[in-house]
Amino acid sequence: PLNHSVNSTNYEEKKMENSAVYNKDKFEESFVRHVESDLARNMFNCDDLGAYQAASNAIRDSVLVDWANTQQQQTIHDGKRVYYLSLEFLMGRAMDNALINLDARDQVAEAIGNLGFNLEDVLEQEPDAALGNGGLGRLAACFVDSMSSRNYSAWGYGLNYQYGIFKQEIIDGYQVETPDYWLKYSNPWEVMRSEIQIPVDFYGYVYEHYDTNTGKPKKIWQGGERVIAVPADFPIPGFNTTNTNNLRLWNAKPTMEFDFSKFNNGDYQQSVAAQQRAEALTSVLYPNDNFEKGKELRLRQQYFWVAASLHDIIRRYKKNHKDWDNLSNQVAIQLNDTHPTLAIVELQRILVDLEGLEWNAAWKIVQRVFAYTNHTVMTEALEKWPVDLVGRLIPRHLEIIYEINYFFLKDVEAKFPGDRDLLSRVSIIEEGQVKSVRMAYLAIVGSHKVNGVAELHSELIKTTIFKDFVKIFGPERFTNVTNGITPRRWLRQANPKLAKLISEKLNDPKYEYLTHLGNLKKLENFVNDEAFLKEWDDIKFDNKRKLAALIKETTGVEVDPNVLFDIQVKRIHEYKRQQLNIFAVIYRYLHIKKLLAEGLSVQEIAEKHYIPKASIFGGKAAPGYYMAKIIIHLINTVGEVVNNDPEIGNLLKVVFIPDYNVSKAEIIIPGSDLSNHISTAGTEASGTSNMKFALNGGLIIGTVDGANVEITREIGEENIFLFGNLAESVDELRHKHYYEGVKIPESMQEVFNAIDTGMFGLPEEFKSLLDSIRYHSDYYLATDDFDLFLDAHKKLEKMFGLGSGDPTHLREWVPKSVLSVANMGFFSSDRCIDEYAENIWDVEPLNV
Ligand code: CR1
Repeated sequence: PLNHSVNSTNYEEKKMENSAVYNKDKFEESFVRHVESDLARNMFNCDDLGAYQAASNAIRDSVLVDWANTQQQQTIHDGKRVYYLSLEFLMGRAMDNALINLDARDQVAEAIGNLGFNLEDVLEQEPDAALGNGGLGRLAACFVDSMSSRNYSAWGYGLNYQYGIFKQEIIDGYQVETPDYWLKYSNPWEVMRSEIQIPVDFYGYVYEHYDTNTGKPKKIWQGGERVIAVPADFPIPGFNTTNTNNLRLWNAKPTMEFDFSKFNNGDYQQSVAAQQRAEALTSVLYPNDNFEKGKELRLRQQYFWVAASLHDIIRRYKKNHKDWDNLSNQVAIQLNDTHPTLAIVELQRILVDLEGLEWNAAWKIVQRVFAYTNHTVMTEALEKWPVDLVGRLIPRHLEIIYEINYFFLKDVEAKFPGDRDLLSRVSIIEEGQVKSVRMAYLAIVGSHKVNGVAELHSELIKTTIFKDFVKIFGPERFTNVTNGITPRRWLRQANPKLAKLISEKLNDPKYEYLTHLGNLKKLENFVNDEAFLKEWDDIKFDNKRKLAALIKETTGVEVDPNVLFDIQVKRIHEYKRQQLNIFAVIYRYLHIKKLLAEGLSVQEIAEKHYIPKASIFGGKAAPGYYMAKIIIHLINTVGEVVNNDPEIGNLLKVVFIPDYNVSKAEIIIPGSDLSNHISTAGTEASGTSNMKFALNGGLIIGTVDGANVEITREIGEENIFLFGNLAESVDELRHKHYYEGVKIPESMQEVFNAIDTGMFGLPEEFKSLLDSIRYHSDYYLATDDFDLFLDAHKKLEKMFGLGSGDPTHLREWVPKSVLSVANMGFFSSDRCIDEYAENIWDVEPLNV
């Protein structure tokens, strides 16, 4: 059996072996069998939900064959494996993606049709796997797709939260959160591995024990509370390959070992409570994006996940290896942000305390194994854990952290003698009111590479937050890997018509460009072909109609697909500056009203002043983020006024699409003419939705920040609308605001006056937002960039013309759209993964 799978490397052959998804009759047979035996129903009372489950199970059968073969071949090959540790994997739906990656969508659509269902309706039944907040979690999801598609041996490790990111409702214009119990129905895409049970200990104490073997004292950690980690595995099929990696998400379960002496009758209730406490560990995802709150349960989640994952990784290593020096030739672990930093400490503990290695030898191995990705420079997002808390929860780990710090500072002192200031600046332990562990510093010290996620960001971390570490370790430890996105989900799945047009134009019926995204460049050949431009624009129009339908369904507002769709969807954050956008919308509204009052008609205004447009917003605010919630409320009250203004017609609509998530993004992004990526320069590490919009032919209005910079370089500055102050001016401007006061531009003052006079509801409701700008030094520089933003709009709207069918539009706008797409090849997450593989992990693809 081993030889069979190892030798049949021909992809086409493999495809046919898994024939259920490639053969309609077999698929229908399998579907019916799943309805009858898994769901215990019959075909006559099978609804769309049942059909989704049966179809998923039938597809899964095929995926599992590839998955088992892949794992077996990787085991036989025994090469280096990559482990991507991320506390968030924002996967979205699995079924459509599996069909696309297996190249089985058409056949399955037909088979499902024959059974009396409609594939699109069936796909709609799947709940999003929303185990992440925003960019960081979605990046991890794109990366696992690319690691499979590029044939790497790579596992993802995370937590299987019972509740994903909350669902957002908008009630009376306010965000209301409700729980996302996404596992209401059994999840056909997860395979529970109940046979694997890994104990993870917490609390307790450390004692010293005289080891008779070595004649040396040895530290022993006696845990006080035990939780069992049980994996749920999610197969990750690659595109155009049978390589199918594993995403392993842990569940916390109570231990079955009772200490009966303690559990007398009276304690029974308590013993049940303790069991429930175990399961609470993996029940909820913390809903903060770019913000850390330092809750004990969060630290417990982190240690639980890290301990279980490392135990698993080491167990796998030990099956074939004894020599610890070889560990870093077999294992690369990538830390997605500092959330898994305790893995560094845990591995050092395993090597020293459990395997008996000498400290320095162990530490060298640890550093070779780990690498760390930083995703933000914002101080409120940098993790710091109080020493007291760490010491209570994982006492031995705190000792090890102190020891790591001791040796590290000793090296620093040797290199820079007498620089006491430097020592206290770089110490892993922050002295102060609350003594705490600086997780980013620990991650840097314990890794051989640290990367940022876009060029500008990677330069910034070297000159700001990690400056001293560049001095200590040299610039070689720091590198850049610009983020990317998977074109399978974000082009082929989200925008099937555009993907098809591209495949035709590139003469690529098998969509090979989806794994060779640089091939898009050939689209440049058609930029003067009017028929092609028209076809391109028709597809955009069709996508806008779909988006208009979503808007109607979720907000009740009707938007005309002919108008400019001006979109900002992302987490709500002051640094992302949705406030700048809504202020500009208010400004536009006030000026349209003025022109109407002067007697101009809607038509005249559209032709001479303000083209018709819809401002479309979406995004969640962290439940405790007061200012972000005010911004959501303002957007909604502005919408309420504008959308109900009888005079204004098509000139302006303002909508807030509730509950922005991956599945909605798949509809919103292809339907955009223009999207906003307008963070204060230097604050957005990369952004990834900017890439998704550009890949779908939407143009960008943006600041010179994050990956906008590289997008501009790739697609050309005439195809993107940049504005605003640069990162290097930010400090100076802030300083000026602080010491000389904030100057509100006239344009913004008009907007503030309108808000203050109650045009959009009670002014008190928005006071702290306006005050943060006018009285509290406008940290995010809204006042400095507002007029530049308005100007950029004016300029770009001329090129948009009156939308689809308008000659200006076809001449000026659509070619920019084509040129953007043609030059987005660089932003495939396949390219990112190849860069990580070559420069950080030192692994090569394994062609299965
Ligand atoms: C950044 O804010 C970036 C993603 C993925 C976010 C965003 O600009 O695209 O990471 N950072 O790299 C983050 O979540 C905790 O930090």
